[in-house]
This record gives sequence, C-alpha cells and structure tokens, in this order.
Amino acid sequence: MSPAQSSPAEAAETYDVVVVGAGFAGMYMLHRLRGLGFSARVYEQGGGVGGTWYWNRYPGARCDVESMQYSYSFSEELQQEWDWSERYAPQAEILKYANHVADRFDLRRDIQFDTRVERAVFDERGKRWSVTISDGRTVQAQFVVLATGCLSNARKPDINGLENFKGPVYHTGNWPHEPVDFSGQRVGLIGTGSSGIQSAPIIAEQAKHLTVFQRTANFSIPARNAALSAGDRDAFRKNYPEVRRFAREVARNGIFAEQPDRGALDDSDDTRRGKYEKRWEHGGLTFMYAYNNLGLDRTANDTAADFVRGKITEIVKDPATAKLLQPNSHPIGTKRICIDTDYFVTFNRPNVSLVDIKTTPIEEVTAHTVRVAGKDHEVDALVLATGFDAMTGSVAKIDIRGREGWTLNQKWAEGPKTYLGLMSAGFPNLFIITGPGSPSVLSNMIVSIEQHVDWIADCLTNMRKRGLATIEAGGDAEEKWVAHVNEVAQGTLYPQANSWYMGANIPSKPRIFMPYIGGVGTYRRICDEVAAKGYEGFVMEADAAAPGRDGVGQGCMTPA
Ligand code: NA7
Repeated sequence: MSPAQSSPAEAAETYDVVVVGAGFAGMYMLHRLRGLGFSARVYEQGGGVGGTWYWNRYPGARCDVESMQYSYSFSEELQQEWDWSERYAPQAEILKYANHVADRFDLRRDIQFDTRVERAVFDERGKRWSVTISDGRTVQAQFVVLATGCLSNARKPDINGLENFKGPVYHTGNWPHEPVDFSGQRVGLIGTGSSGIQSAPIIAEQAKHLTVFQRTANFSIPARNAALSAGDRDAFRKNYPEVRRFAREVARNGIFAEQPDRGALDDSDDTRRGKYEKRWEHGGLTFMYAYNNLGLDRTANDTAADFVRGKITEIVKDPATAKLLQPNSHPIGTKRICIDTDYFVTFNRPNVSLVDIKTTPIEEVTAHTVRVAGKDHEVDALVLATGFDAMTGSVAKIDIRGREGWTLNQKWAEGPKTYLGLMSAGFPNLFIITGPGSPSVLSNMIVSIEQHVDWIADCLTNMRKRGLATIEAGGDAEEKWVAHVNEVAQGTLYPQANSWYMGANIPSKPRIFMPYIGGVGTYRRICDEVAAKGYEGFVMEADAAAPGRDGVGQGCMTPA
C-alpha cells in the first residue's frame, strides 16, 4: 500500500523506506529513492545534514582525501559547479557542501532532524519494520536503510576520575558549534590519531601550554595543503569521467592516483629513498602507493616506516621527544595513516610537551590535573581525541530486532556478520551502507557510499518489478562472505595493529578485522555479479498474504 492510498493519518506514518542518518550516505539514498518513486523518510539525530562532518568540528578538522575526489559523482552539474577552495577541504567547507546538496536536491522536506531512531522491530507477519523514533512515535516501513556512518559515535574513554575534572572537557567527535577559544589556557590533549594530530598544531598556536598525552605514536605524512586555483579545478573537472571511473573500478581505495607497479625491495636503497622523498614532498595518503607490497610484506613495510621515523628525527629537535613520537608498535598504514599540517614541528614549540601514557598510563584525572606516573600535569581544559566506536557503534545503539525477536547486537556479539556488508541474515529488508564486511573506511567513503546506494536502489527497483516483499542475506552466503573477508585480511599486515579497524580501541569489542580489504573495484564487481545472478545468496520472498502487488494492507511498495 502506498502512502497515497492510505488514510491521511496512516499515510504520514508509513513509508516504503526509512533511512537512518542524513550524512552523505543518507542524503544520496533519499535522492535515489525519491527519483525512483519510493516514499522515504530520513531521521537524523543531528540538527542538520552532514553526519561525520556535522559533529567533527574540532580545530584543524579536514578530510584526508583530496576535495576534488571527496565529492559526489552522481550529478554532473553538481561536480561541475561546486568550487572547492583547497586541496583538502576543511570541515566547514564540507559541511557547506553537504548543505548545498540538501538544498539543491530539495532533500530537507523528507528529513526529520534532532530525531534518533531508538528501535526497529521486524514484524514477520506483516513483513515490515516498526521504527520507533525519539519523539515517541512509531512509523512503519517495508525497508530500513542504516546510513549511520562509521565514525559518528564519539567515544569517551574510561579514564579514572574524568568526571571530577572541573574545567571544560571537549571531544573532537562532538565539538561545540560555537568557537572554542583556548587563549591563555593550559590544554591537555588525549589521543594522537588523525583528530589529535590535526588539532594539536592549531591548539598549540592559541593555548598558553599544550600537553599531548600519547598512548600510541602514529605515522603521519604532511598534507601539503594549498589553495586550489581555477586552473587546478578545471583540469580535474575536464578529466572527471576518467577520474571517477578509475576511482570506482581500478584503485583499491577509491582514489584516483598513480598506482605502484613494483614492490619496495625491487628497487635499490637509493631509488627507494628517492621515491619516498618525492612522495613525502608531494604529501598525502598516496605516500603508501610508492610500492605495491607495503601492506603485505613486513620487510617492505619497514622501509617506508623507517623513512618516516627518520623524518621525525630530522624535524623534532629534542631527541627524547623525537624518539617518543616514532611509531614502533605497528606496521605503517595498518592504522589509518594520518595526514597533517605541522604536527611534528609543533613539538619544537616551547609551549608544547609530550607525555608518554603507554609505559605509564594515566593514573587519574583530578579537578585540575592529569596524573601520570605520580606527576600532576596541570590543565585548564581537556580535549579528548579518543576516537569512535567505529563501524558498528552507531548501529549497536539502535535496538534492532529481526526474526524471532533476535537482536542485531546479540547476533553480532562476537563480531559483525554480514553478506557483502549489505545485509545480515535474520534481518530482512534491513540494509547497511558502508557497513562491516564492505570496503567502507578503507576507501574514499563517497565512492563506497555511492556504490552501496546505487546497489540498494537497483535491488529495490528489481523487487518492485517482481512483486517481491522481502530480501534477506542467506545464512550460507553470509558465512562464506565473513570467512572471505577474514581470509583476505589475514593475508595482509593489517591485523597486526591494535586499530579501530579491529575493534581494538573498545575494551569489550571482539577483535575482528571489520572492513573488506579486497579493494573497491573487486568488491563492486562481486556485488554486481551477485545482482546479475538474481541476487545470488540472498533469499527473496513474495508476499504470500497479499492478493497482488498492490494488495490492501500488504506490500507497501509504491508503484512507479
Ligand atoms: P582514532 O584514530 O581512533 O585515535 C584515537 C586516539 O586516542 C588514539 O591515539 C588512541 O590511542 C587514543 N586513545 C583512545 N582511548 C584512549 C584512552 N583511554 N587513553 C588514552 N588514549 C586513548 O580516532 P580519530 O578521531 O583520531 O580518527 C578517526 C578517524 O577519523 C581516522 O582514522 C581518519 O579516518 C579520520 P591507541 O592508538 O588506541 O593506543
């Protein structure tokens, strides 16, 4: 039954699709669904669109994928008209872009902001989801799409006494909307992942003193950020068809760039050093494309890691600080490599100090200090750059109940299980965008988002044509896919790091390598083949109770 066919009260509460989240995934999903004639409602817990970029407003927040590539490709007009100002877009500009997209495609009228999805329960008889939202209402939908984001669930660390701190405590992933002024303050920064590394240089410029508390030293490559000229943009735009094709089909991580043709040990020491030097000077994530075996072979990886460690020694004047900043606990690239502007040189400033909390963890936070190894470091404000309950955290916050009342959290207690990262057996008509088991965070997210949204849109269209009521991951196909995802990961160096890819940053989380590391091109081909073979591995059912496709009270898909 389509909303148009129901009574007005009922129509307002019944949709073909409920989409959870209005970040880049939710917005594009809504756009596609509308274009295909499906009724859709998006619920977004934030007060605006943008998802990750709505929340992560910390000083220095910037995307580590170049702006000309970290953008939607679905609209030629959009990609031709939007002017990115810098090589790496700052958070505020990405948020502006998200708002521009929402306006341009008139998305807001189907998005309810400041609204969390609390619960989603699958009714096996009615073959639809009951979705309870934070304003207390329950709406019905045939399909639910989780566009909840991978890095959207800021995690406050379990640090003893944190609640006793008298000054302000900020989390980078949930930063205030008003400007924060650290002038004249002593600031403590906990966490040296991408967020800590991006924010430290800016905070240091403002604060009276910055103390960085480091648990794991991280590899970081200079961004070499710069303004983009009209000429730079035009050159890119002219080449967009090829850039986008390459990013989707060839590049493992969805980023158009020159691909390596040899391993690190195939070159002489001098040649290799020259190549690393060139990439260090060029800046950015493509440092890791110097060779094709850096993620596979530890000896090869060590050559790149040694090069970066050497750079840290050259930049940081105090030898003890330099040594502490040198990452030694994981192969380079196995935690997402950071892209910085003046991070290491920041430690040459007289108002910046580094405290090792690996050998001697934080004992306690008191009213005005952070105590480490019996020493009290006095601070007026604390910045927690401690990351996210990544990939599964936002899904886990929703009480999702599939067949026989089985919850997704119960099913995923020992690690997320999905077929193609798109669906989980026992939860019919529930799709996940860039979920565990898909390339997701190992890729240019927008490339992966567009691929998932398009696949889901095609799937729903196909079901509508065939008069089908449900689609669900098959148990066998799911088991095989999970095994494949693991097998591919085990063939790489990635599982050697205690990373959030492994769930290692959350003490209670199972250690499983969550994203699919086979590459976005390979993954896309697999998804397309599955669809071409009639959604092989999925179980699809017609609605037996319905007299026909538009049967009253059943099958809520709106005819095109
Ligand atoms: P990350 O990359 O998860 O970094 C979090 C940092 O916080 C990391 O250095 C952690 O050390 C540290 N951390 C986490 N919990 C604690 C506790 N309890 N005590 C001390 N230190 C802690 O998050 P980001 O926000 O920086 O970046 C996330 C992604 O966003 C990034 O990869 C890019 O893709 C963009 P650890 O390494 O766990 O020892």
